[in-house]
Amino acid sequence: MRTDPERRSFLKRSAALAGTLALGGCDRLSEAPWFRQILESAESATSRAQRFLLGSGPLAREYTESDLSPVFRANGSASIDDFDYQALAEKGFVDWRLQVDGLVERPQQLSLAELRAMPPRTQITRHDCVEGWSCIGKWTGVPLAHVLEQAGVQARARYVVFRCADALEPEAGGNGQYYESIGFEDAYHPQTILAYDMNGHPLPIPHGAPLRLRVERQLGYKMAKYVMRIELVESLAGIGLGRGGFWEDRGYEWYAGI
Ligand SMILES: Nc1nc2c(c(=O)[nH]1)N[C@H]1C(S)=C(S)[C@@H](COP(=O)(O)O)O[C@H]1N2
Ligand SMILES: [Mo]
Repeated sequence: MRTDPERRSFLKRSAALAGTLALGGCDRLSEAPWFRQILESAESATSRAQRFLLGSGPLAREYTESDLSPVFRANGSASIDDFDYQALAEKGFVDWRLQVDGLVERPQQLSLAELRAMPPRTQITRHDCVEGWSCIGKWTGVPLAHVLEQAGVQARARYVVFRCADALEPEAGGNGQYYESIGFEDAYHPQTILAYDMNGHPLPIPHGAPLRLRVERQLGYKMAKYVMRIELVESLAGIGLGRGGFWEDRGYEWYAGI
């Protein structure tokens, strides 16, 4: 595996990419340990990560500390009735585990401490809600790419599904559980992170504690809060009402590009 031509040309292209990023002022990415780790892992030669890292498209605009919104609005669920969730919250989420399963080689059960020990990324971005408001916030978390590589995505997987702890209007069809899904172009995008800090503090409950998704090139409803489980799937059929997300099941677009 280590010496096959595909891998050699991948490494060559990776080196070229790292060079290009450095020239373009994106040296933070090319120097980031998680990025190097993906480039260097033997497994990446056959994983889809390479394709997306080499062509994951433009970055969303990043802002500075002085641009931070004085108040970041909370939207959708801002607290959770679920008894199990409340029990986890009362103990500071020490017993919470992020489950990563479905079409992966190595299913994971990750604690917050384990996620915090992974190479972090911080970004200040603008959150745009479909309802017409925007807020700028600072997010720190682990790149989703890192978690996916650790789990080893199987070739059949086409979507990354995020299962949340909250349910809204359960009477409107399905079980009302909030969920979302993205494709691999966004899953491996460098700004797609699982955020555990907001504005330099642990993610508050109204904003999705202990972990929420940031997918910076899409609208707010894609950014699943209260993420409990990440499932890799081949098809979205059979999940919720089958359209890829809670709001998608109620008519919103699956790809909510800004
Ligand atoms: N689990 C869950 N995630 C969610 C929602 C929700 O109700 N539940 N609302 C979505 C919508 S519409 C928006 S705009 C953002 C709001 O994030 P905020 O509360 O941090 O502003 O979360 C998104 N993710
Ligand atoms: Mo939203």
